[in-house]
Amino acid sequence: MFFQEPPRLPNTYRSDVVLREYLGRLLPEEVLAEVSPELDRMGEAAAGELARLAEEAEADPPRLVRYDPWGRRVDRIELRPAWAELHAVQARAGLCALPYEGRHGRHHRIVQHALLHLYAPSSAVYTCHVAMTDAAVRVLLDHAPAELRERVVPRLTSRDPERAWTSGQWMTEREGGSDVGRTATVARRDEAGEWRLHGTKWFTSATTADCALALARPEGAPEGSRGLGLFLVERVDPRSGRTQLGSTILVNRLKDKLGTRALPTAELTLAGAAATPVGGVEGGLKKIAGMLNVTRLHNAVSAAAGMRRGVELAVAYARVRQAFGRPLVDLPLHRATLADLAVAEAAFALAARGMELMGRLEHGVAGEREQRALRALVPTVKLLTAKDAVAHASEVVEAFGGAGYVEDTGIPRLLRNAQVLPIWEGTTNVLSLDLLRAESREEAVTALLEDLAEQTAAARTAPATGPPADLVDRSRQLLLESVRAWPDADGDALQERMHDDRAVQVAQRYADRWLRGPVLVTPNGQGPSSRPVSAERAVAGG
Ligand code: MFK
Repeated sequence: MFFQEPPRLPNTYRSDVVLREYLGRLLPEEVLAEVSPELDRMGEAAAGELARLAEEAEADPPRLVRYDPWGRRVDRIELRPAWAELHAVQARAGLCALPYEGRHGRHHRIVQHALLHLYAPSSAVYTCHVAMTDAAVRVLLDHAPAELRERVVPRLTSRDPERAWTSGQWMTEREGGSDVGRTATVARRDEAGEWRLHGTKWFTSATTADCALALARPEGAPEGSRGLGLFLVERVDPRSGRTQLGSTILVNRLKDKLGTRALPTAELTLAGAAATPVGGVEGGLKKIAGMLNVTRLHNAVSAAAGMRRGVELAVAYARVRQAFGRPLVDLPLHRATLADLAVAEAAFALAARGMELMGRLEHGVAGEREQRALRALVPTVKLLTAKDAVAHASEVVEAFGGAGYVEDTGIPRLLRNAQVLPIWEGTTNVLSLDLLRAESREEAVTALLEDLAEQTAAARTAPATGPPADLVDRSRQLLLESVRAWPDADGDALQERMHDDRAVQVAQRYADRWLRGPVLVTPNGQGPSSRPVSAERAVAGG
């Protein structure tokens, strides 16, 4: 009787040539030597223990217990032990701590990215906690008064799982997720002069977090986004020492989501929740924008990591699945499909450049142009990788045939969990508009294209990479022409143009083909090669 062998994941660090080549290029030898054992351990865990924990957490989603047996309102969200273990793994690895410990100098984000890249696809989206916690630290360090910073930041950056706090982000309301200026939650002082929040938050992810950054409008402040303040809400009120859940923070219900099912996402009523202003009660939106820039990069890291996992699984399956007398990997059309999936490498490269620039900025070594380039790179990398991740996951599902459509193989989860990526932290259209604003206010897109020119200059002179670099350069020129035409159009016409812009689409296709270069599956199916794709193939394909 025939039974199909399941695909087996190898140590995901050892098998990821792209990651290892990248780290070899960007990290000084001593840093790489220091972090390699940790990466190796994470790669081993991601293929085994972590993947098992993630499966367990996904199979048994969170439950809301609203009352205790005696009728008291408690609003407790119950989670599986696997979720706590996923927390412990990320805390010990320092996924939120690394950027702030000063251990690897300006390379801290590169090391963090590498660990996240391995952790994310086996985390059941615990990465949502990680993203928001990292981003909250960034905002508190940039804006909070010393008392708040010194009390909360050490908890958020602790490597001790028992001590380590996580943070959420409470922004979206019934009135809108994108149009944050419509926020209806009000901040009001109580008799003791302390701030309290009153309103409803419609999507709060990682609701079990120890604290959250929340937008609210101080009473009497103007309408629109400029009247908003940013507040830190702690689950345990630091003044009374009592939990706010079930009294001043009510959990109305858990969201029944398409994916990210292990992750508690809830609707909340804030009924006078005690809150601390983060650096005054003005300019809240501008402060939370700093948070969005970090979480959007995390989103891209997770998108690229999920795509890499998809490639790995599809290739592993193609090696053990026989059809028409051969393993799938030896069937030319299927192999070409697998090679298409190597667009995961382009996603990784984009996310990596974002993390690298963020690290340089935080370390105070990013030049003025790099800072503007990063402002445009964040929405660009978020929107491109998120959109690609969904199409990519769909192709992976198909590469498994019927098995890809069956829940207990775990493959459908890839697609369900990918679909949140283009929605969470700004949709593709919202990010496109953000790009327009970033260009008109600080010529950020122009700076990004200059950065790209510099990146490709060296490649253009080398025989192997010259022709594809020429293609990238040609598409960069097209983009530049397109961007130069932007200020001539009015708002609505510009939005339509953005959608139809052929130049942008052509540029994307060329860059995409070039970046697909290293083909992951060699003809004999033995492993990865670093063969750059030929210019002829790129042109023919485009
Ligand atoms: C894994 C989880 C799964 C759970 C399921 C989740 C389901 C999804 C739930 C959701 O609802 S997700 C939706 C989350 N929402 C967003 O991501 C917000 C999208 N909207 C935006 O990004 C808007 O661009 C933004 C609210 C940030 C600003 O829009 P506005 O109100 O028109 O303000 P404006 O004038 O553009 O910006 C205000 C200030 O912030 C300006 O500075 P100035 O006051 O000095 O002029 C901007 O320059 C600055 N700013 C805005 N974006 C910035 C920024 N600064 C730096 N970086 C940025 N990205």
